[in-house]
Parts: sequence; structure tokens; C-alpha cells
Amino acid sequence: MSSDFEKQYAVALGNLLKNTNPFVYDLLKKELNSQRESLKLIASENYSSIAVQAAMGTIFTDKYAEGIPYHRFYAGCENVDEVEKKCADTCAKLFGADFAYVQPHSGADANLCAYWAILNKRIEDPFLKSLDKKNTSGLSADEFEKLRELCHEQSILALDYYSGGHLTHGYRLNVSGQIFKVHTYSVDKDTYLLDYEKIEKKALEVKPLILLAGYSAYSRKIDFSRLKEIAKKCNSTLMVDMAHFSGLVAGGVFDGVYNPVRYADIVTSTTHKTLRGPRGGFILSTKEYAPFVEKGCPLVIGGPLEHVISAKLIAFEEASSEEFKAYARKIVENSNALSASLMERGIKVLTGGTDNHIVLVDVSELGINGKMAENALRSTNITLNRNAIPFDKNGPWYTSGLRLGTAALTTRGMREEDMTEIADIISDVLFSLSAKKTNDGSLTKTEYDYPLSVQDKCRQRVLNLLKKYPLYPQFA
Ligand code: DSN
Repeated sequence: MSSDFEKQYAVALGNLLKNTNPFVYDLLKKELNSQRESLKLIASENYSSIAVQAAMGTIFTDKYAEGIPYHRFYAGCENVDEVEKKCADTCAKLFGADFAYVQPHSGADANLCAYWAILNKRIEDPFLKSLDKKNTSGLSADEFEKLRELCHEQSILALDYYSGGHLTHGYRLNVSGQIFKVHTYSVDKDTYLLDYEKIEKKALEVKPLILLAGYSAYSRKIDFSRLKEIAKKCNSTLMVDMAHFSGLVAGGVFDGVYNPVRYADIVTSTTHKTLRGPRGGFILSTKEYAPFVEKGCPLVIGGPLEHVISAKLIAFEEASSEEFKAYARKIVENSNALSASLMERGIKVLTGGTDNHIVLVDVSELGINGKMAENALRSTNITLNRNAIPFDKNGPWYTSGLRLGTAALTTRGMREEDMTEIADIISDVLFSLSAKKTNDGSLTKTEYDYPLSVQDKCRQRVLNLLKKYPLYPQFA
């Protein structure tokens, strides 16, 4: 539902940009049209409200506010103090957490802040106390070097990248893989499900400082009570990255043992995936970890983005509503319908279904790779991303899989019957593709045949479906 205010805002914003910077305006317009005319199945994206977007374009962007509310390194922070305090309180209440820290600019930032908070609490703090020092400034050069070495000896145990773990969970290309000694657990090679017995065995073996759970590409619920049990046995800090499913936690879909906030010492998240807010991150923690978490600035991040924090506040309030609970339920009903319909059409869905917004598809048995499937679908106005699947033989670039997510299309208003139609279109596209052969008869990794008749017909079906669900009608 769009209000008159939203329409007026959209018109004014469009005119302002058109007149001041037509280059930006044109690209924005192209992006709007592109999103309007395609089915967005990117599992990590959504459509934020106009109020959330508007809040990101205010004079709060001009403020520097290093520090925390009411304890800043700059004068003139009275108003942003109020905004940030209310944002953190609303976030903590929404998730039932002891403490919320809303300054991280992204999920990657949030994870880095969380890692250092854990290192500070578990390694630095006892080290300082043993030397009767208040902070690191009081350490001699040798003492500080010793502390650095101690921190670098620490280990994490996290879901491996191919099993659906995230780059920031210790992957070598990310700083997390350089800070820690990294150990990983995988999904079971037959079921592709987490195997808690194996996680426990590995945890007892490596005794990680941090037992990390959470994912970028895993479609099942996680039993966090079981992971807490394991963490306790190993004296590990249980950290959960709920970036993908925080909307399902806020909306009450992931409750009881599936709600990480009830069990983890530290929970990190983004704000823009299933939670449907502005791009950003946040951290929840227990009281014990709070004094370390709130030192994220200047430890990891610079000045907090108060304009984004004001947008986060709006999003947290939106997510506190009954309407959002219904939205969260619908996301999962839609992903269930999507995966069931894909399987009915003979498409291989990993784990045979989903508990969250993600559906993982293996296209390798169709004689194509994920990159070909992603490209063909994009040329049919379906936007999603290729994804490595567990034990993927095609590597992380070409991949054997696709990751589909229903959060954005659910925001657009789509329902189960639409998911059936989408699954049908996707199946028609995938079954029509064939990898081209090279001169020596082997299959190429990049070239494929996609009959034009199928492409035209499928694209038309996508456009027909989208016509029923206008996107951002406030904008011309
Ligand atoms: N791009 C986001 C995801 O897909 O999980 C974060 O890396």
C-alpha cells in the first residue's frame, strides 16, 4: 500500500536527481525498470519500504558520531544519540536479546566486530588482568606483542564454504581466515544436512575458541540448543551469523531451539535480507559480552552511519508488527511451494526441500553448470545466483548449483500458486539448455544452446506474472 506522502516523496526525489545529476538518475531509473521486469530470486536481497529508503537520504548522513550514544568523541550528537539508543533498544526487544549493537555497516563488519569482541573478552581481558593493566595502552611493546601472538593462536570451527558457510566464516580470501586457525565442519555427504554428532566430535578434537553457526546457502533449520551443548563441552563461545534468516527469527518462524538468540553468546546479522531493512549489520549479545561488543567503534568500524541507523530503527519497528509475522510465514510457505513444484518437475532440490527462504538446486545432472543456468535465467528475466553445492566438482566460479530465495517475491505479494508457475518456468528453461561441445567433443563450461522459442515463451510468462504485482508504484 503506498500513501500519498510516499508518492510525493518519490516524485520529488526523481525530479531532484534528474535535475542535479541525470547520470545517476538514468541508472536509477534503469535499475527500477530492471527490478520491475524481473523475478528477483536472489536469496540475500529484498525490497525495503519507502520510509526505510527515505531515512537513508537525510542530514543524519552528515554527522560524525564515533563512540556510543551519550559517550561520543564529537560534539553535537544529541539527536543521533536518541536515534541510535532507540534503534538499539528496539532491536534488542524485537529479538529478545540482552543487548544490541547497531553500528556495523554490514554483516561482514558485524562478524569482524564479534570476532574481536570474543578475542577481547576471552583473551585480552584475562591477559590485562594478569598484568594488572586497565587497557592495551598500558602494555609494554613486548607485552603487546605477546597479546597479539596469543590472539593469533586462537581457532574457530565453522561451516565450510562448500557446505553453505559464508566467506567471513574463516575463508582464506577473507581476513577471518587470516586471524584465526580455521577448522570446518561439513554437511553429511549423502543427506547434505548438518550432522551434530560429527560437529561435536570435531569440536571436542579442536576445542575452538569460537563455535560458529550460520550460513549463506543452507536450507534447513539449525538446532541451536544442541550447538550450545557442544560449545559448553568445549569451552567455546557460541557465535551465530543469522544474516540470512533474521527475518524468520523476528517473525517467529524460527522459534524455540531454532532461535539462535536464546542460545548463542553472540549473534550477528545483516538488516537487508529476510529482515527487509536498509543495507547494514547489527550484533546481539548476552550481558557478559555486551561491554566488549560495544567497542566495535573504534576497534573495527569508524564513524557509525547514523542515517542508516535511523533507517534500521524504522525497519526494526516494521518487523515488530503482526503484519511482518505473517510475511515471515509466507516466505517459508512460498519456498516450500517453490521447492515442491521444482521437484515435481524433476529438478533436484538439495535436502529434498527447505525450512527457510532458500531453495538449493543441483543442475549438474542436466549436463550444464550453475553459471550457464544463471545466465540463461537472467536472459529470461529471472534473477538469481549460481552457488557452489556441497562437494562441488565445478568449483566456486562455475558451480553446479543455483540458490533461490523467496523473501523478495513474497514482499512483492506473490503466493504459492505463483511459486508453482515460477517453478514451471524455471524447469522449462533448465531442461531446454544444453552445453555446447568443443572441437575435441568435450563440453564447454561457458557456451550453451538455449532455444529462442523457449526463451521468448518463458520470458513472456514471467512478464505476465509480474504485471499482477507492481513494484514500487510510488515511483513513475
Ligand atoms: N551476498 C550475501 C549472501 O548471499 O549471503 C552476503 O555475502
